[in-house]
This record gives sequence, C-alpha cells and structure tokens, in this order.
Amino acid sequence: MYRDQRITVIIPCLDEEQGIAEVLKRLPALVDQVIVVDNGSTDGTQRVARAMGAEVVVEDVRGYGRAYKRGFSHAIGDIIITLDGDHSYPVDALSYLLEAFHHLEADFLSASRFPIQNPQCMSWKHRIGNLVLSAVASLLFFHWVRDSQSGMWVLSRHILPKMKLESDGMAFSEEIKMEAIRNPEIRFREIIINYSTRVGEKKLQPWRDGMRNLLFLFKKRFFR
Ligand SMILES: Nc1nc2c(ncn2[C@@H]2O[C@H](COP(=O)(O)OP(=O)(O)OP(=O)(O)O)[C@@H](O)[C@H]2O)c(=O)[nH]1
Ligand SMILES: [Mg+2]
Repeated sequence: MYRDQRITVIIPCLDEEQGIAEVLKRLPALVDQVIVVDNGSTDGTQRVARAMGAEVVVEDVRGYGRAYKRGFSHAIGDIIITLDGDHSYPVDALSYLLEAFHHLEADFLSASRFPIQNPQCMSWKHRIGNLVLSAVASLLFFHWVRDSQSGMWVLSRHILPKMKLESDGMAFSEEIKMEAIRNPEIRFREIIINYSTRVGEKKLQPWRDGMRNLLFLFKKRFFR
C-alpha cells in the first residue's frame, strides 16, 4: 500500500529465470500484488517466480504487448508499476517513483533511461535507435518524449479503459505512452531513472524491432 492505494507490479518475462530472481528479491514491502506474465518461457522463469511469491499468469501467444494486456486484466491495484524481468530497471527506485507520481499529479509516469547515467549499459546502436524513435514520436504527437521505449511506467489502473491498446509486440511500449499523451484526460509525465545492463540473454532484435516500432508510430498517428 502507498497512501491508501494498492500497488500492483507487472513483469513480462520470456526466459528470464536469472533476472526475475534479482527483481523479485528487491521488491519493496509496499507492493501488494506481483504479476509475472510468462510468454512461453522454456527455462525456470515460472518456477522461480512462483517460489518467490509472484502470481504467474501464462500468455501463450508471444509478444511483449500481448503479455502486458494479459497482465493488466489480472491487476487489482489502484496503481500499476511495470518493469522488465531482466533486472535492467531500478527496482530500488519504486518508492521514489511513487512519490514522484504523487507529487507530479501524474496518471501515467514514464521512467526515462535518458540521459544515460552508465554509458556501458547501452550500445551506441541502441542509443541512436532510441533517440530516433523518441524524436519521431515527439514530432508526430507534438509532445516532447525523452524515452518512447522505456519499459518502466507507473500508472493509475483507472486510465486503462481510456486507452486503445492494439500492439501485441514491442511497439506496445510506445503505443501506451502515445495513448496517454494524446488523451487530454490523462496527465503524462516523465522522470529520469538509472538504467543498468540486463541479466540473461537478449531477445530484442534491434533492426527488426526498431523498424517495426518506427512504422507503428506513423500508423498510430495517421490511421488510428
Ligand atoms: N522480446 C520479447 N520480450 C518479451 C516477450 N514477452 C515478454 N518479454 C519480456 O519483456 C521484457 C522486455 O524485453 P527485453 O528483451 O528486455 O527488451 P529490451 O529491454 O528492449 O532489450 P534489452 O536491451 O535486451 O534488455 C523482458 O522482461 C522480456 O523477458 C516476448 O514475447 N518477446
Ligand atoms: Mg530489457
């Protein structure tokens, strides 16, 4: 609980048995519900998550967006916090993010990885790709966004029905932010966090996912 509000943490996972253990053991006591959405992992993700007290929700269809939509339908918290299962986002910063969420009077607070605090945690290729995607998102949606691809957000559960969330893939991350930004009833804010190197194997395919996400921004802006 935080200021009388129940807190749900949602973590999408695809083969993250090492990372998820690191994330779960650091979650603060203020978290009321922890949902790990497993996307057909073949390692011990489910076993580790259950053993550490998380609620495991299985989503058979692959995809980052798919995992989130399934996770949201199981959330009971008034406030939802999301992060990756690879221990790249700062679990220790949860109470700081909740304080900021409250003080900034946000409905959707996105944790920006930029400016990067530790240059070793992201390659130049990824940094440039992220910069291009955030610049295009900012121009298309007339709103400055530092990190359109961040996977760590704090949001009020009651805003979810106000958003049209269609992407099943990695573009879900930018889609949810653009839906928040273009809805006048939703207050979108960003805050800088400290990002670190992921634990476990990479799943992102930078060229493929980057191009898909770029195309998705145009589709979202002009056709949806
Ligand atoms: N790629 C991918 N990730 C998924 C899927 N389902 C859940 N995930 C999880 O979504 C989170 C984000 O994916 P990552 O592969 O870390 O993507 P990223 O953070 O952009 O890339 P990295 O720099 O490699 O960490 C991780 O916790 C994944 O395990 C899926 O179907 N595909
Ligand atoms: Mg990651």
